[in-house]
Amino acid sequence: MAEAQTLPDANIWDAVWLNVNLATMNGPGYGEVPRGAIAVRDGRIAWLGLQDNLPSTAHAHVEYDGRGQWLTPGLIDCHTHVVYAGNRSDEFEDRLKGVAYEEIARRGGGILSTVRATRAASEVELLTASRARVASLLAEGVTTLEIKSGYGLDTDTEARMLRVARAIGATMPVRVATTFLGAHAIPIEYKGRADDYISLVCNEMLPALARERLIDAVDAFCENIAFTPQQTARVFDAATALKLPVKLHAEQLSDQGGARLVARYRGLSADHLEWLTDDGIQAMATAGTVAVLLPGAFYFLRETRLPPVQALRDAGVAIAVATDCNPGTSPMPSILTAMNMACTLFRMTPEESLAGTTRNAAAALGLSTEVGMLAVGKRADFALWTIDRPADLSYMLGFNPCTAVVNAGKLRAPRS
Ligand code: DI6
Ligand code: FE
Repeated sequence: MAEAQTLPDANIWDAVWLNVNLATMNGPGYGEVPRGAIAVRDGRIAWLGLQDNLPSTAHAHVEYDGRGQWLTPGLIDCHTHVVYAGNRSDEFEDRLKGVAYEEIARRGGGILSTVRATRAASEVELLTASRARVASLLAEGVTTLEIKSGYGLDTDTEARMLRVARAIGATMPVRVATTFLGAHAIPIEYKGRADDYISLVCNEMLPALARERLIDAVDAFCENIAFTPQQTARVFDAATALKLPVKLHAEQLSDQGGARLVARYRGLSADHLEWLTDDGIQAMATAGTVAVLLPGAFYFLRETRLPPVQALRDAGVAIAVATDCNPGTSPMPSILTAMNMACTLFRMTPEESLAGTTRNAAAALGLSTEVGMLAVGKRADFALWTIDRPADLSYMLGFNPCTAVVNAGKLRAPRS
Protein backbone atom coordinates (compact mmCIF):
# COMPACT_ATOMS: atom_id res chain seq x y z
CA MET A 1 0.00 0.00 0.00
CA ALA A 2 1.56 3.29 -1.10
CA GLU A 3 1.57 6.59 0.68
CA ALA A 4 -0.32 8.76 -1.79
CA GLN A 5 0.11 12.28 -0.58
CA THR A 6 1.38 14.31 2.34
CA LEU A 7 -0.21 17.65 3.05
CA PRO A 8 2.03 20.19 4.81
CA ASP A 9 -0.20 22.07 7.18
CA ALA A 10 -3.28 19.93 7.61
CA ASN A 11 -4.46 19.85 11.20
CA ILE A 12 -7.66 17.94 10.89
CA TRP A 13 -6.76 14.25 10.54
CA ASP A 14 -3.47 12.45 11.03
CA ALA A 15 -4.25 9.92 8.30
CA VAL A 16 -7.02 8.67 6.08
CA TRP A 17 -7.44 5.34 4.32
CA LEU A 18 -9.25 5.65 0.99
CA ASN A 19 -10.67 2.98 -1.34
CA VAL A 20 -11.42 0.44 1.36
CA ASN A 21 -14.43 -1.76 2.01
CA LEU A 22 -15.22 -1.45 5.69
CA ALA A 23 -16.53 -4.30 7.83
CA THR A 24 -17.30 -2.12 10.84
CA MET A 25 -18.89 -4.94 12.91
CA ASN A 26 -21.22 -2.18 14.10
CA GLY A 27 -24.85 -2.86 13.28
CA PRO A 28 -26.36 -5.86 11.51
CA GLY A 29 -24.22 -8.37 9.64
CA TYR A 30 -20.66 -7.21 9.15
CA GLY A 31 -21.75 -3.55 9.30
CA GLU A 32 -20.45 -3.22 5.76
CA VAL A 33 -19.56 0.10 4.16
CA PRO A 34 -18.45 -0.65 0.60
CA ARG A 35 -16.27 1.96 -1.14
CA GLY A 36 -15.55 3.53 2.21
CA ALA A 37 -12.93 5.67 3.87
CA ILE A 38 -11.70 5.91 7.44
CA ALA A 39 -9.76 8.71 9.12
CA VAL A 40 -7.78 8.78 12.36
CA ARG A 41 -6.63 11.48 14.72
CA ASP A 42 -4.67 11.15 17.96
CA GLY A 43 -4.91 7.37 17.76
CA ARG A 44 -8.72 7.35 17.49
CA ILE A 45 -11.15 6.94 14.64
CA ALA A 46 -12.18 10.47 13.66
CA TRP A 47 -14.44 9.77 10.68
CA LEU A 48 -15.70 6.84 8.64
CA GLY A 49 -18.27 6.40 5.92
CA LEU A 50 -18.77 6.23 2.18
CA GLN A 51 -15.84 7.77 0.40
CA ASP A 52 -18.29 9.83 -1.65
CA ASN A 53 -19.45 11.45 1.58
CA LEU A 54 -16.01 12.61 2.71
CA PRO A 55 -16.40 16.23 3.84
CA SER A 56 -15.02 18.54 1.14
CA THR A 57 -13.02 20.40 3.79
CA ALA A 58 -11.29 17.20 4.91
CA HIS A 59 -7.52 17.19 5.15
CA ALA A 60 -5.18 14.49 6.36
CA HIS A 61 -1.41 14.55 6.85
CA VAL A 62 -1.19 11.19 5.13
CA GLU A 63 -3.45 9.50 2.61
CA TYR A 64 -3.28 5.76 2.04
CA ASP A 65 -4.81 4.06 -0.97
CA GLY A 66 -6.43 0.83 0.21
CA ARG A 67 -6.88 -0.39 -3.39
CA GLY A 68 -10.20 -2.01 -2.73
CA GLN A 69 -9.03 -4.14 0.19
CA TRP A 70 -11.25 -4.98 3.15
CA LEU A 71 -10.62 -3.20 6.43
CA THR A 72 -11.88 -4.74 9.71
CA PRO A 73 -11.42 -3.89 13.36
CA GLY A 74 -8.10 -5.26 14.64
CA LEU A 75 -8.69 -8.82 15.79
CA ILE A 76 -8.86 -9.59 19.50
CA ASP A 77 -7.65 -12.87 20.99
CA CYS A 78 -9.45 -12.80 24.35
CA HIS A 79 -8.17 -16.10 25.84
CA THR A 80 -4.53 -17.16 25.62
CA HIS A 81 -1.78 -18.77 27.65
CA VAL A 82 1.01 -17.64 25.27
CA VAL A 83 3.54 -16.95 28.04
CA TYR A 84 5.19 -20.25 29.02
CA ALA A 85 8.43 -22.17 28.68
CA GLY A 86 9.02 -25.72 27.50
CA ASN A 87 7.24 -27.95 25.04
CA ARG A 88 4.72 -30.78 25.37
CA SER A 89 4.89 -32.58 22.03
CA ASP A 90 5.84 -35.72 24.02
CA GLU A 91 2.39 -35.65 25.62
CA PHE A 92 0.85 -35.06 22.22
CA GLU A 93 2.47 -38.33 21.19
CA ASP A 94 1.20 -40.08 24.33
CA ARG A 95 -2.31 -38.85 23.73
CA LEU A 96 -2.16 -40.17 20.18
CA LYS A 97 -1.32 -43.56 21.68
CA GLY A 98 -4.55 -43.33 23.67
CA VAL A 99 -3.57 -41.78 27.01
CA ALA A 100 -6.27 -39.33 28.21
CA TYR A 101 -5.51 -35.67 29.03
CA GLU A 102 -6.82 -36.18 32.57
CA GLU A 103 -4.56 -39.25 32.99
CA ILE A 104 -1.50 -37.26 31.89
CA ALA A 105 -2.46 -34.55 34.39
CA ARG A 106 -2.81 -37.13 37.18
CA ARG A 107 0.70 -38.45 36.41
CA GLY A 108 2.14 -34.99 37.09
CA GLY A 109 2.42 -34.14 33.42
CA GLY A 110 0.13 -31.72 31.66
CA ILE A 111 -0.06 -28.29 33.20
CA LEU A 112 2.49 -29.27 35.87
CA SER A 113 5.16 -30.12 33.31
CA THR A 114 4.83 -26.60 31.87
CA VAL A 115 4.97 -25.25 35.43
CA ARG A 116 8.36 -26.95 35.94
CA ALA A 117 9.73 -25.48 32.71
CA THR A 118 8.30 -22.02 33.42
CA ARG A 119 9.66 -21.90 36.98
CA ALA A 120 13.10 -22.74 35.58
CA ALA A 121 13.01 -20.02 32.90
CA SER A 122 14.39 -16.52 33.39
CA GLU A 123 12.30 -13.48 32.50
CA VAL A 124 14.36 -12.99 29.32
CA GLU A 125 13.97 -16.64 28.27
CA LEU A 126 10.24 -16.47 28.90
CA LEU A 127 9.92 -13.25 26.93
CA THR A 128 11.89 -14.60 23.97
CA ALA A 129 9.86 -17.81 23.77
CA SER A 130 6.56 -15.95 24.12
CA ARG A 131 7.35 -13.21 21.61
CA ALA A 132 7.57 -15.74 18.77
CA ARG A 133 4.03 -16.94 19.47
CA VAL A 134 2.71 -13.40 19.84
CA ALA A 135 4.36 -12.43 16.53
CA SER A 136 2.41 -15.23 14.84
CA LEU A 137 -0.86 -13.81 16.20
CA LEU A 138 0.05 -10.23 15.27
CA ALA A 139 0.80 -11.28 11.69
CA GLU A 140 -2.89 -12.19 11.42
CA GLY A 141 -4.18 -8.76 12.36
CA VAL A 142 -4.41 -9.17 16.14
CA THR A 143 -4.25 -5.80 17.90
CA THR A 144 -5.53 -6.78 21.37
CA LEU A 145 -4.37 -9.87 23.24
CA GLU A 146 -5.33 -11.37 26.57
CA ILE A 147 -2.53 -13.25 28.34
CA LYS A 148 -3.01 -15.44 31.41
CA SER A 149 -0.56 -16.45 34.09
CA GLY A 150 -1.05 -19.91 35.61
CA TYR A 151 2.17 -21.78 34.84
CA GLY A 152 3.99 -20.41 37.87
CA LEU A 153 1.70 -21.35 40.76
CA ASP A 154 4.03 -19.55 43.17
CA THR A 155 4.13 -15.81 43.75
CA ASP A 156 7.49 -15.19 42.07
CA THR A 157 6.82 -17.14 38.91
CA GLU A 158 3.26 -15.84 38.53
CA ALA A 159 4.68 -12.32 38.84
CA ARG A 160 7.36 -13.12 36.26
CA MET A 161 4.75 -14.38 33.79
CA LEU A 162 2.62 -11.27 34.22
CA ARG A 163 5.64 -8.97 33.89
CA VAL A 164 6.50 -10.72 30.64
CA ALA A 165 2.90 -10.17 29.49
CA ARG A 166 3.20 -6.47 30.33
CA ALA A 167 6.59 -6.34 28.54
CA ILE A 168 4.95 -7.79 25.41
CA GLY A 169 2.39 -4.98 25.51
CA ALA A 170 5.14 -2.39 26.00
CA THR A 171 7.52 -3.63 23.30
CA MET A 172 5.27 -5.09 20.59
CA PRO A 173 2.48 -3.38 18.63
CA VAL A 174 -0.40 -4.88 20.61
CA ARG A 175 -2.58 -3.96 23.57
CA VAL A 176 -2.27 -6.65 26.26
CA ALA A 177 -4.87 -7.46 28.91
CA THR A 178 -3.43 -9.59 31.72
CA THR A 179 -5.31 -12.26 33.63
CA PHE A 180 -4.16 -13.84 36.88
CA LEU A 181 -4.81 -17.60 36.73
CA GLY A 182 -3.13 -18.67 39.97
CA ALA A 183 -5.94 -21.21 40.42
CA HIS A 184 -5.00 -23.16 37.28
CA ALA A 185 -3.65 -26.35 38.91
CA ILE A 186 -2.54 -27.56 42.31
CA PRO A 187 1.26 -27.22 42.45
CA ILE A 188 3.25 -30.28 43.48
CA GLU A 189 4.21 -28.78 46.87
CA TYR A 190 0.48 -28.47 47.72
CA LYS A 191 -0.53 -31.95 46.52
CA GLY A 192 -3.60 -33.06 48.49
CA ARG A 193 -3.92 -29.57 50.04
CA ALA A 194 -5.91 -27.67 47.46
CA ASP A 195 -7.66 -25.50 50.07
CA ASP A 196 -4.32 -24.38 51.48
CA TYR A 197 -3.14 -23.49 47.99
CA ILE A 198 -6.31 -21.45 47.42
CA SER A 199 -5.53 -19.59 50.66
CA LEU A 200 -2.10 -18.74 49.22
CA VAL A 201 -3.73 -17.55 45.98
CA CYS A 202 -6.26 -15.37 47.83
CA ASN A 203 -4.21 -14.06 50.71
CA GLU A 204 -0.77 -13.66 49.20
CA MET A 205 -0.52 -13.91 45.43
CA LEU A 206 -3.58 -11.88 44.46
CA PRO A 207 -2.94 -8.88 46.72
CA ALA A 208 0.80 -8.81 45.93
CA LEU A 209 0.33 -8.96 42.17
CA ALA A 210 -2.59 -6.53 42.23
CA ARG A 211 -0.41 -4.07 44.16
CA GLU A 212 2.16 -4.30 41.35
CA ARG A 213 -0.66 -3.52 38.90
CA LEU A 214 -0.01 -6.77 37.07
CA ILE A 215 -3.63 -7.97 37.04
CA ASP A 216 -6.48 -6.78 34.81
CA ALA A 217 -8.79 -9.73 35.57
CA VAL A 218 -8.87 -12.98 37.56
CA ASP A 219 -9.56 -16.46 36.17
CA ALA A 220 -9.68 -20.02 37.58
CA PHE A 221 -9.94 -23.57 36.28
CA CYS A 222 -13.10 -25.07 37.79
CA GLU A 223 -12.88 -28.78 36.97
CA ASN A 224 -12.53 -32.26 38.47
CA ILE A 225 -8.78 -32.20 37.76
CA ALA A 226 -8.42 -28.66 39.16
CA PHE A 227 -10.59 -26.66 41.59
CA THR A 228 -14.11 -27.09 42.98
CA PRO A 229 -16.84 -24.45 42.66
CA GLN A 230 -16.34 -23.67 46.37
CA GLN A 231 -12.62 -23.08 45.91
CA THR A 232 -13.34 -21.03 42.79
CA ALA A 233 -15.80 -18.89 44.76
CA ARG A 234 -13.08 -18.11 47.32
CA VAL A 235 -10.86 -16.82 44.51
CA PHE A 236 -13.72 -14.74 43.12
CA ASP A 237 -14.47 -13.27 46.56
CA ALA A 238 -10.83 -12.23 46.91
CA ALA A 239 -10.82 -10.72 43.40
CA THR A 240 -14.06 -8.87 44.05
CA ALA A 241 -12.64 -7.41 47.27
CA LEU A 242 -9.81 -5.97 45.14
CA LYS A 243 -12.33 -4.69 42.57
CA LEU A 244 -10.92 -6.97 39.89
CA PRO A 245 -13.30 -8.51 37.32
CA VAL A 246 -13.51 -12.30 37.07
CA LYS A 247 -13.86 -14.93 34.34
CA LEU A 248 -13.74 -18.73 34.39
CA HIS A 249 -12.57 -21.87 32.58
CA ALA A 250 -15.99 -23.47 32.94
CA GLU A 251 -17.65 -26.69 31.81
CA GLN A 252 -14.70 -27.77 29.65
CA LEU A 253 -14.49 -31.44 30.61
CA SER A 254 -17.57 -31.81 32.83
CA ASP A 255 -20.54 -29.83 34.19
CA GLN A 256 -19.46 -28.16 37.43
CA GLY A 257 -21.98 -25.32 37.44
CA GLY A 258 -19.08 -22.97 36.71
CA ALA A 259 -20.99 -20.76 34.28
CA ARG A 260 -23.69 -20.15 36.89
CA LEU A 261 -21.03 -19.37 39.45
CA VAL A 262 -19.13 -16.83 37.33
CA ALA A 263 -22.43 -15.21 36.28
CA ARG A 264 -23.25 -14.75 39.96
CA TYR A 265 -20.15 -12.53 40.17
CA ARG A 266 -21.20 -10.69 36.99
CA GLY A 267 -18.11 -12.19 35.36
CA LEU A 268 -16.75 -10.94 32.07
CA SER A 269 -16.79 -14.38 30.46
CA ALA A 270 -17.21 -18.11 30.87
CA ASP A 271 -14.82 -19.99 28.61
CA HIS A 272 -14.87 -23.42 26.88
CA LEU A 273 -18.47 -24.47 27.81
CA GLU A 274 -18.76 -27.83 26.02
CA TRP A 275 -20.73 -29.16 29.05
CA LEU A 276 -22.80 -26.00 29.61
CA THR A 277 -26.45 -26.61 30.53
CA ASP A 278 -29.58 -24.47 30.20
CA ASP A 279 -29.49 -22.93 33.66
CA GLY A 280 -25.89 -21.83 33.05
CA ILE A 281 -26.95 -20.24 29.77
CA GLN A 282 -29.80 -18.37 31.45
CA ALA A 283 -27.53 -17.14 34.22
CA MET A 284 -25.00 -15.89 31.65
CA ALA A 285 -27.70 -14.14 29.64
CA THR A 286 -29.01 -12.37 32.74
CA ALA A 287 -25.54 -11.32 33.90
CA GLY A 288 -24.27 -10.30 30.45
CA THR A 289 -21.41 -12.80 30.76
CA VAL A 290 -19.81 -13.53 27.36
CA ALA A 291 -19.41 -17.14 26.14
CA VAL A 292 -15.83 -17.60 24.92
CA LEU A 293 -15.62 -20.66 22.68
CA LEU A 294 -12.24 -22.31 22.12
CA PRO A 295 -12.40 -24.69 19.17
CA GLY A 296 -8.61 -25.24 19.20
CA ALA A 297 -8.79 -27.10 22.53
CA PHE A 298 -11.83 -29.03 21.33
CA TYR A 299 -9.88 -30.03 18.22
CA PHE A 300 -6.59 -30.97 19.90
CA LEU A 301 -8.36 -32.99 22.62
CA ARG A 302 -10.51 -34.60 19.91
CA GLU A 303 -13.60 -33.81 21.97
CA THR A 304 -17.00 -34.79 20.63
CA ARG A 305 -19.42 -32.89 22.82
CA LEU A 306 -20.22 -29.53 21.21
CA PRO A 307 -20.84 -26.30 23.12
CA PRO A 308 -24.56 -25.39 22.90
CA VAL A 309 -24.19 -22.69 20.24
CA GLN A 310 -27.84 -22.59 19.21
CA ALA A 311 -29.05 -22.29 22.80
CA LEU A 312 -26.54 -19.48 23.42
CA ARG A 313 -27.84 -17.68 20.33
CA ASP A 314 -31.45 -18.20 21.41
CA ALA A 315 -30.69 -16.77 24.85
CA GLY A 316 -28.91 -13.76 23.36
CA VAL A 317 -25.56 -14.54 24.97
CA ALA A 318 -22.67 -12.84 23.13
CA ILE A 319 -20.26 -15.44 21.73
CA ALA A 320 -16.54 -14.80 21.40
CA VAL A 321 -13.93 -17.03 19.76
CA ALA A 322 -10.30 -17.30 20.88
CA THR A 323 -7.22 -19.46 20.36
CA ASP A 324 -6.64 -20.65 23.97
CA CYS A 325 -3.04 -20.81 22.70
CA ASN A 326 -1.27 -23.05 25.24
CA PRO A 327 1.28 -25.89 25.13
CA GLY A 328 -1.08 -28.66 26.22
CA THR A 329 -4.51 -28.46 24.67
CA SER A 330 -4.25 -25.78 21.98
CA PRO A 331 -0.75 -25.25 20.59
CA MET A 332 -2.19 -22.90 18.01
CA PRO A 333 -1.01 -19.29 17.78
CA SER A 334 -3.45 -18.55 14.95
CA ILE A 335 -6.67 -16.60 15.37
CA LEU A 336 -7.71 -17.20 11.76
CA THR A 337 -7.49 -20.95 12.36
CA ALA A 338 -9.68 -20.55 15.45
CA MET A 339 -12.21 -18.65 13.31
CA ASN A 340 -12.26 -21.39 10.69
CA MET A 341 -12.68 -24.05 13.40
CA ALA A 342 -15.51 -22.08 15.02
CA CYS A 343 -17.35 -22.56 11.73
CA THR A 344 -16.31 -26.09 10.76
CA LEU A 345 -16.42 -27.64 14.25
CA PHE A 346 -19.00 -25.51 16.10
CA ARG A 347 -21.18 -24.56 13.11
CA MET A 348 -20.93 -20.86 13.79
CA THR A 349 -21.34 -18.59 10.78
CA PRO A 350 -18.36 -16.62 9.40
CA GLU A 351 -20.18 -13.49 10.53
CA GLU A 352 -20.46 -14.83 14.08
CA SER A 353 -16.85 -15.92 14.03
CA LEU A 354 -15.66 -12.42 13.03
CA ALA A 355 -17.95 -10.84 15.65
CA GLY A 356 -16.39 -13.38 18.02
CA THR A 357 -12.88 -12.05 17.44
CA THR A 358 -13.86 -8.36 17.37
CA ARG A 359 -16.99 -6.95 19.06
CA ASN A 360 -17.73 -9.87 21.38
CA ALA A 361 -14.07 -10.47 22.23
CA ALA A 362 -13.87 -6.81 23.30
CA ALA A 363 -16.88 -7.39 25.56
CA ALA A 364 -15.19 -10.48 27.03
CA LEU A 365 -12.29 -8.24 28.08
CA GLY A 366 -14.45 -5.38 29.33
CA LEU A 367 -13.02 -3.20 26.53
CA SER A 368 -16.17 -2.56 24.47
CA THR A 369 -15.95 1.20 24.74
CA GLU A 370 -12.39 1.13 23.34
CA VAL A 371 -12.05 -1.57 20.69
CA GLY A 372 -13.90 -4.28 18.77
CA MET A 373 -15.70 -2.24 16.13
CA LEU A 374 -15.05 0.58 13.73
CA ALA A 375 -16.84 3.65 15.07
CA VAL A 376 -15.92 7.28 15.66
CA GLY A 377 -14.14 7.70 18.98
CA LYS A 378 -12.91 4.09 19.22
CA ARG A 379 -9.22 3.35 19.26
CA ALA A 380 -7.90 3.28 15.68
CA ASP A 381 -6.95 -0.41 15.66
CA PHE A 382 -7.64 -2.13 12.37
CA ALA A 383 -6.44 -4.68 9.86
CA LEU A 384 -6.40 -4.69 6.06
CA TRP A 385 -6.99 -7.83 4.04
CA THR A 386 -6.78 -8.90 0.41
CA ILE A 387 -10.07 -10.79 0.42
CA ASP A 388 -13.23 -10.63 -1.68
CA ARG A 389 -15.68 -10.81 1.23
CA PRO A 390 -15.38 -10.78 5.03
CA ALA A 391 -16.46 -14.45 5.12
CA ASP A 392 -13.11 -15.32 3.49
CA LEU A 393 -11.40 -14.76 6.86
CA SER A 394 -13.16 -17.84 8.24
CA TYR A 395 -13.36 -19.75 4.96
CA MET A 396 -9.68 -20.14 4.11
CA LEU A 397 -7.57 -22.42 6.31
CA GLY A 398 -3.82 -21.95 6.71
CA PHE A 399 -3.76 -18.82 4.62
CA ASN A 400 -3.07 -15.30 5.86
CA PRO A 401 -4.43 -12.47 3.67
CA CYS A 402 -3.46 -9.70 6.14
CA THR A 403 -1.49 -6.96 4.36
CA ALA A 404 -1.29 -4.23 6.99
CA VAL A 405 -2.25 -3.51 10.58
CA VAL A 406 -2.94 -0.20 12.27
CA ASN A 407 -2.44 0.15 16.03
CA ALA A 408 -3.80 3.35 17.59
CA GLY A 409 -3.56 5.02 14.19
CA LYS A 410 0.01 3.82 13.44
CA LEU A 411 0.53 1.68 10.36
CA ARG A 412 2.71 -1.42 10.56
CA ALA A 413 3.44 -4.35 8.29
CA PRO A 414 1.81 -7.56 9.59
CA ARG A 415 5.23 -9.04 10.43
CA SER A 416 6.96 -6.26 12.32
N1 DI6 B 1 -7.91 -25.37 30.15
C1 DI6 B 1 -7.18 -25.50 29.04
O1 DI6 B 1 -7.56 -25.88 27.98
C2 DI6 B 1 -5.82 -25.07 29.35
N2 DI6 B 1 -5.92 -24.64 30.69
C3 DI6 B 1 -7.14 -24.86 31.12
O2 DI6 B 1 -7.49 -24.58 32.26
C4 DI6 B 1 -4.84 -26.18 29.25
C5 DI6 B 1 -3.53 -25.78 29.76
C6 DI6 B 1 -2.48 -26.85 29.59
O3 DI6 B 1 -2.76 -28.04 29.36
O4 DI6 B 1 -1.29 -26.46 29.70
FE1 FE C 1 -7.45 -21.75 28.64
